[in-house]
Amino acid sequence: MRSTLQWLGTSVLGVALSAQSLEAQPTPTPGAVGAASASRPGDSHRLLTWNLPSQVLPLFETLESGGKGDLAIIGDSISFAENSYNWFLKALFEADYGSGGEGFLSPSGMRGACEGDVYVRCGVDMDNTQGAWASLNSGPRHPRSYGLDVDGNYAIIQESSTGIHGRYFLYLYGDEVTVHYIKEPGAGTFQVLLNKSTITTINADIPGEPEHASVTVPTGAENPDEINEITLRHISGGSVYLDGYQMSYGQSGFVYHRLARGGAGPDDFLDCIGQPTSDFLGTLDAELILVMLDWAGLNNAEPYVTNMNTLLDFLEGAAPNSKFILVSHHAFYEGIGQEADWLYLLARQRGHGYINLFDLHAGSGELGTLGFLEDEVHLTAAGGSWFADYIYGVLTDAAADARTADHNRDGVFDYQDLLAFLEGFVGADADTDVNADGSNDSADLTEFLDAFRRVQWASR
Ligand SMILES: [Ca+2]
Ligand SMILES: [Ca+2]
Ligand SMILES: [Ca+2]
Repeated sequence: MRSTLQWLGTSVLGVALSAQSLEAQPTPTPGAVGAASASRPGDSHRLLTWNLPSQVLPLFETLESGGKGDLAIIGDSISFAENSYNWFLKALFEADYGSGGEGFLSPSGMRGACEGDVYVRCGVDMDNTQGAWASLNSGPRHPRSYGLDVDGNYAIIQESSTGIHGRYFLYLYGDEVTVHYIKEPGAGTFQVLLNKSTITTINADIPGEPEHASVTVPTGAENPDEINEITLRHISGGSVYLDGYQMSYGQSGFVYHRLARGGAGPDDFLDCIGQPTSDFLGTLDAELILVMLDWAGLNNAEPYVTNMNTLLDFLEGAAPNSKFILVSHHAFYEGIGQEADWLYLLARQRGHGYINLFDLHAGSGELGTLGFLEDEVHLTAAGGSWFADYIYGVLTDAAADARTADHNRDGVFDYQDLLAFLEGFVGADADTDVNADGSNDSADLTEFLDAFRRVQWASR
């Protein structure tokens, strides 16, 4: 495990280290909560979820109808680390809906640890020559990343001081690989090769402002487990900025895009705001985006809320077709309980969904007793798996209610659904057999009305 303590702000960790003495509380069962109050003494005002049905509906509608459903996660080290909840979450989606490919990864997230830890899929890897360089996944943002890509993780190919033209060798799954890069003044020319054969030559030098650009390479992969080598080779001119790589397979299934960077709260992600980032998010076109960013060293509400508002303004503009869920962190230190409050209010103000992970446990003491913490902050495999089960539970519960309640399939839950259901029910329409037992009876009516009531309550 790389040194993870540096990934979050030191002032956060200072408090985390003193938060060990909290008394353990019973652990809620994953998936067993709806818009329920937290069980935690003293914070019982806080909801555990809010407004999930409307936010998860497009993703699950796409997946249930056999399309390709995209989930993106904008997060910090807890979303970046080995054993993060998100790798387990990806596996849960894929078990139910199949994989549509490995999705987007930034260069610094490409080197998977394949010995026991749950991380990037084994086989995904990259290698470089002199003249090729990749940013770290945490720490101070490199100046070149400002405004150019969403997570500040990137790579450069250029001519080295000794005259060597940099090359990246990427080992990727998918029948299509999309390389996201930046066109900008002074950038160089590079070649894209598939298994050593040149596919195309690209001049990234343009006048004016930097632009997001991408090149998609059909790999010919005949199954989702086939690895192909993509080489990005600098040819001439200035350096070329490589944002990340997107792996796609087939026409259906779940696709997970990780847009995460260690040590990064919303203040850091504000440095990503720019037209190239906006255009990149537009091309991802994810049905659902989870945002899970903590204080990261800014230990009071004012800058956090201001920064989150600015960041959400940007993200909503860049991804107008996406739904959003704001997720609080697990209770690794007491102070981020306020984060859970503010994310709830932001979700209400903006009509986004909300998942409160903070109030599921009594604090770092309980998380430690359960074996969920690898250090003061990050998750073990047991912790990552538990939180993934929990998140998948609340997402799928909300989706089941949403798909039942939105009877007329227009994306909203209103009296038109009641009318449509009752009309169909009287006519014994097959789509009113909610419990799929082959008959159309009062049990179906009860199930429909219960789901309809729950989706209404979920956003009260
Ligand atoms: Ca990137
Ligand atoms: Ca409807
Ligand atoms: Ca039935």
